[in-house]
Amino acid sequence: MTASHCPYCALQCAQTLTAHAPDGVAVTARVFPTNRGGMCQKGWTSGSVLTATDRLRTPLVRGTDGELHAATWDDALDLVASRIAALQAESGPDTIAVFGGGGLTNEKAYALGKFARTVLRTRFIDYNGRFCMASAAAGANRTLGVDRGLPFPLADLGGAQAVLLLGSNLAETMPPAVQHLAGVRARGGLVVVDPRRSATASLTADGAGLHVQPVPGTDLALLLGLAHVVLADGLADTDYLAARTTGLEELRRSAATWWPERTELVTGVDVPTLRRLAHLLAAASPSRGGSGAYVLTGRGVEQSSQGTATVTAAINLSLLLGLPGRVGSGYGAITGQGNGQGGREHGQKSDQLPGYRSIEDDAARAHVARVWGVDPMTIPRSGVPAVELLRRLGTDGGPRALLVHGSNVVVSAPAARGVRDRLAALDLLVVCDFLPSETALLADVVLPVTQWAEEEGTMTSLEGRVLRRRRAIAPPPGVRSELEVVADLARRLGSTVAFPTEPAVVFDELARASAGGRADYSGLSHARLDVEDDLFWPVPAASDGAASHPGTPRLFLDAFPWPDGRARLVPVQHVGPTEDVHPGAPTYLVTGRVLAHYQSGAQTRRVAELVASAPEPLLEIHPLLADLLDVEPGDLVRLTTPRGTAVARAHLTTDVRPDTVFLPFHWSGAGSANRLTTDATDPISGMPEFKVCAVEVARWEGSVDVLDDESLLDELGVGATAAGVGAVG
Ligand SMILES: Nc1nc2c(c(=O)[nH]1)N[C@H]1C(S)=C(S)[C@@H](COP(=O)(O)OP(=O)(O)OC[C@H]3O[C@@H](n4cnc5c(=O)[nH]c(N)nc54)[C@H](O)[C@@H]3O)O[C@H]1N2
Ligand SMILES: Nc1nc2c(c(=O)[nH]1)N[C@H]1C(S)=C(S)[C@@H](COP(=O)(O)OP(=O)(O)OC[C@H]3O[C@@H](n4cnc5c(=O)[nH]c(N)nc54)[C@H](O)[C@@H]3O)O[C@H]1N2
Ligand code: SF4
Ligand SMILES: [Mo]
Repeated sequence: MTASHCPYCALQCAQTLTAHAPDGVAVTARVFPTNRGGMCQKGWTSGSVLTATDRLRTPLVRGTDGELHAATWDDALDLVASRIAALQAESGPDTIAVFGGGGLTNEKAYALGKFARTVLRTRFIDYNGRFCMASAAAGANRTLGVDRGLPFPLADLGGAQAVLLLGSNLAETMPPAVQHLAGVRARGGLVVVDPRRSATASLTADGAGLHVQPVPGTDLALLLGLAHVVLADGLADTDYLAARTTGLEELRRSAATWWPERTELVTGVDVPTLRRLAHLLAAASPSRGGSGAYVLTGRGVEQSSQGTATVTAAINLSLLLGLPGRVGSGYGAITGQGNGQGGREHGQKSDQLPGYRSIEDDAARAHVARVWGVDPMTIPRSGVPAVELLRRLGTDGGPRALLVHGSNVVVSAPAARGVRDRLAALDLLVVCDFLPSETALLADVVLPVTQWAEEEGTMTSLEGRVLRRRRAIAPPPGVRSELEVVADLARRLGSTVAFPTEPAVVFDELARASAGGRADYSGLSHARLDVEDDLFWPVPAASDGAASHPGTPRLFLDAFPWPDGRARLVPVQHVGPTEDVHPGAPTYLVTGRVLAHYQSGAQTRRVAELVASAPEPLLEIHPLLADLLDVEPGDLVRLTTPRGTAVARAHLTTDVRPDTVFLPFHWSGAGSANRLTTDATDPISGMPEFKVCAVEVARWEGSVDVLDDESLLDELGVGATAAGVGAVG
């Protein structure tokens, strides 16, 4: 029996894995402070992905016939190395791009960043965390001074009197976490802001709290309106603001014009609700004798062209109420991917070196260069964020090759038809995966890697707690760990930089590289984590003879990590989504998740139980809108945006606003949501606007297989054109 954690989301539910023949594991839930013995459907069935019938077990290389064929590791790696060398000889180091993932262990993410900077010497590395956590990170960094999703243990929520949950559907995206909301529901203080009556919004029923249903993309106005009421009604924590923050006057001016009536006009949230909400939150603040309040954000407000500003406004509100840095209160962003937190700390982000250091900071470059044994001058400078990186692929002067590690971009990236065109324009696409994802199937070379229960490593959870992933079974013959792949390629490319392949050794190096950085892991090792599972970063190394550092469950108790120790209130303004509804596209399209599937669905669409509970993407549409469009339950509906067309089956429900439809993004094929989404991004974080665009909705008269038939739509001339990328209306 092996103690480990779930392969999927950032809650990292604790599991016990028991090996059973052939090549499988039985998975049971283990009691842990976050999941308290719970798991969701995906966790319970996670073992079946190990034995998926189409599991990749051998490298594949595309032949002259255009098909993928089995190849030996030597042949596949030789080919990749020789193509990289030839392309770089012709077009320079930046001609190779790397795309990482927030599902990679800390060790893999670190090795990938090091490989890009020291072997490829390309500045073009970024990762799918740009789709996920970038706005939360940017917002927290510029106000609180550091980005650790939850700067407190999740279980702290239990004592709260109020929790404001903005754009998070926790009940479907991290079901076991709902246990931590039992206390606040009993106190009537759970507030969920979501244009849909999601499973989480439904938790506010029966006196447990309040569901606020604004116009999609207007949360920033709502938060400015709340700040206005807090200031106007004298609800702010003035002692805290004076002692612990700067920037109050600028903030006051920025909120001054958001009087409640104006806020109502923009958001649709009426004035009494707005006032009630502000007073409910203020009453829960310790400064007014409450037992504590939290403001939490999810992708619903962050995946927006004003995501950073919205997170900033959420943090401003929490600071006005005196919450961050007080035990039992605070602000947090709910990290998504399994290692979404660690994945954004150790150097696979375009502007970053390990330990959450900036790649533009000369002292950081010198420190990391020493650990890597390279000249700091050879470390490239910042690259570009993921969406921009994908846009440049195969263009004049753009990268000619892409290495993908842990992302299925043709399903999950915004305006994905255009991404497919960009991949097709490359000279070389290499995908590392354990499954033939839609992206892997487009590659020139596919390298099969180990997964979760077959490997050692560490993951950093949504709380900033560093956890051990442990090997329970041997990987199938023919697959290699990503650490080996990176080391093999480095050697073939003639690098003299060391690439250890033992995860514990890689971790020790990562720990040294992170020393003194914001995310300091230098006091950690696999050996220590094997006996202590309650270590939250920063955990600096102890000086000689001193006791080891106990970790930092709660940040900001004494100070914010700015030179003056004070948090920054940063004024922001509401502009609205890049694409508003208009006569040609009068409905908002909102995208997101359902319980049974994970992300691009590459893993969960291969699990029979999960496919049975959610076999295809269903379009949530209000009966009033359906009636207007003559759509009956179960009818096929056509959705059109300037990026393309999708077809999905209608699910009539009053849970969505009549002006809004909701489509989950877990599928490829004609029903794939990212055929429609805009690739407009937040100017600060580079995060795409997945959550809101304008769509034309109509009954679809033809027949189409929503899980397939992408080509049919293209043939009918309703797919995206090559101009789809960047063609935002
Ligand atoms: N089942 C499942 N669980 C997952 C994942 C998964 O794919 N499937 N993925 C994991 C990952 S990587 C992530 S990032 C998290 C994401 O977890 P969440 O953030 O909870 O997930 P989403 O469904 O993307 O979005 C949350 C809610 O935002 C709402 N929303 C849309 N537009 C707006 C808006 O303009 N304003 C507001 N206030 N709300 C809006 C949607 O209606 C939706 O209910 O989940 C993690 N857990
Ligand atoms: N419309 C819309 N689109 C969205 C979102 C949305 O809300 N709406 N949400 C966005 C968000 S928050 C996210 S996080 C992205 C995620 O979307 P993706 O980046 O596509 O993430 P996954 O589907 O998890 O893809 C992971 C792939 O990597 C493989 N994999 C898993 N672990 C490993 C590993 O250790 N090594 C390697 N080499 N491969 C591995 C899996 O088999 C799978 O094929 O989707 C984004 N796309
Ligand atoms: S909530 Fe997340 S970590 Fe827990 S079992 Fe489900 S997918 Fe796994
Ligand atoms: Mo995510």
